[in-house]
Amino acid sequence: MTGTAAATVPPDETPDAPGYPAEFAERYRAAGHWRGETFGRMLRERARAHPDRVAIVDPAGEGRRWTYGELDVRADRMAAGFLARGIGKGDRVVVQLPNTAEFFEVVFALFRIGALPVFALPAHRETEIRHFCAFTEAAAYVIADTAEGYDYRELATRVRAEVPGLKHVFVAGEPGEHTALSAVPTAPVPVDDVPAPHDLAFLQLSGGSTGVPKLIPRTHDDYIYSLRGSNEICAVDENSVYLCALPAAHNFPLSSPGTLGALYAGARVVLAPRPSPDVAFPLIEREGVTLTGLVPPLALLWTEAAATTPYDLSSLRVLLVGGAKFSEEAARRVRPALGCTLQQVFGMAEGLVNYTRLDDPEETIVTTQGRPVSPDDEIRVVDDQDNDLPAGETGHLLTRGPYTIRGYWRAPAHNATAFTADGFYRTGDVVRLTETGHLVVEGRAKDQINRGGEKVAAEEIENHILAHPAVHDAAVVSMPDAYLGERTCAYVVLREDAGPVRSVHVKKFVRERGLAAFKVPDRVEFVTEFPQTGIGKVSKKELRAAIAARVAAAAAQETAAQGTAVQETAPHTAQ
Ligand code: AMP
Ligand code: DBH
Repeated sequence: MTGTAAATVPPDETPDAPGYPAEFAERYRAAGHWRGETFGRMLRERARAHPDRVAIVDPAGEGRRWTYGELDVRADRMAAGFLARGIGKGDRVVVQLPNTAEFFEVVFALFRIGALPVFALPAHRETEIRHFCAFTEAAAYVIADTAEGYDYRELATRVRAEVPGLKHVFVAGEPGEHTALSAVPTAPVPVDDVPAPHDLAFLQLSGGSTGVPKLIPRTHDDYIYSLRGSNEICAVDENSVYLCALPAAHNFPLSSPGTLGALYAGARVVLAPRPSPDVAFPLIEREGVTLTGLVPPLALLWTEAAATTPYDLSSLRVLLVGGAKFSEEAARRVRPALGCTLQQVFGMAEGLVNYTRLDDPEETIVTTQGRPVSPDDEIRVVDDQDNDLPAGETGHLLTRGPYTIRGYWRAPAHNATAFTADGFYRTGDVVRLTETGHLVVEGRAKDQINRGGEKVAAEEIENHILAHPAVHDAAVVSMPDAYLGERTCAYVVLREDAGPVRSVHVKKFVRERGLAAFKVPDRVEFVTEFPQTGIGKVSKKELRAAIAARVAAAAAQETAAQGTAVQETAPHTAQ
């Protein structure tokens, strides 16, 4: 690498995404955050240091245990195969794989040749995948044959028909009309144009608040720093065993500290095909899992299931919970139920990650969402006009730092509003800072519904509903839910000439548009007009309040009815 290359981040020749200004890049290097590492070299070094340690445990089928040495060789062979098929540096490859060992083989192969994985989730369907493939001009799309009863090969056939530029579909398992992933690897070849540490490593997905999901460009250096920082905070070392229970491609299980953090530390990654206690608990016992990460609804499920499980969970030292706000009440139950330390994590694929520390007082652990990973994470809490608020007041969270992006990929218009002029990312989260520097998430200003960690952009769903011929207008808002925290409610105004339309029709219509199931509205309310704000915009605040009141009233009614039922059926137990 030349001296000038280091000083010109972002390289002017990569206009796809605004990079870090040179002065910041220099500062992050000088501070020792960016150490010039890449994922390709990281795996090579670990494989040389301890080739026989187990890296990946994939219990599916007959069960596979890949050592670091084996993963390294497999990544090399797969990398050579990709190169032989014309996939190379800078090319995008949409990766949609379940929690299987192939995910790591493919992703490390792509890292090695500088091709960029685009991390789709197994829940994504035709509309999302078509967009990822078309928008990124992807060279290839990697899938499993089937998972959880869904045939991804059919999805790929449809996407290919619509995105002619997509040259390859590689299938882990039975390929059908596509190419078997197992046919790709060849003898390793030297890679002549290896990625530099400041090059992009992959494109992560944003939960978003706009019509289409935005892509998040992360570099090797910045992401590896977030792994190193996370490992230190979560006490991940070579003796750790990380259970990946959430979908592997999601930023939380990937990096907080996640599978990549574990691999960085030379630890062991255990893949759970599903996050339910009946699948995860036996794996915890068998593999001696020491830490894992869950979204709040699953954490609730686990704490309940732990009370009666026959499995020994005593190896578990840390449970990370994040992705959505974990209620204080639920947080208090973690340690007694699971016998481990709770670590709240408030993160975003755009960068900033906050953790409660393992040695924080229990009150801090259960009442806050943690503090930033890095001393160089800059945090601002501002009012609607971007004025800094006095310490302790609640406002919009803005952030800038050594692993937070400066802009989305190929989205200059959106970047102009999603970032301040001096490069702070507008998280859309409403927070308060405690005296100890911990953040408490108080709400959200972005137009998004957080369905137990699964993010739904209101505008995206509104656009789909608006495509229904009987629909005049649509507004999607959150409604409170005891299990997921929030669910989606679509308010719909029908056209005057519309025939009878029921809520099932709207749901079915959205589902058939080929969207991830978690984006289908949970509830549809028909109204004749929307309440308006002072300047005539749809008042989502009022819509949210209205549906919240209805949900609360229904819950109260149910409780009252249950009370009567208990009295009727069990008169002797009542007082
Ligand atoms: P994404 O942009 O899809 O990566 O999602 C990141 C967003 O998830 C954050 O901006 C928050 O809105 C939300 N989030 C993540 N972790 C937490 C948490 N622990 N508490 C509350 N919200 C969270
Ligand atoms: O929700 C998220 O995106 C998230 C949550 C926890 C995340 O990206 C992370 C930790 O890194």
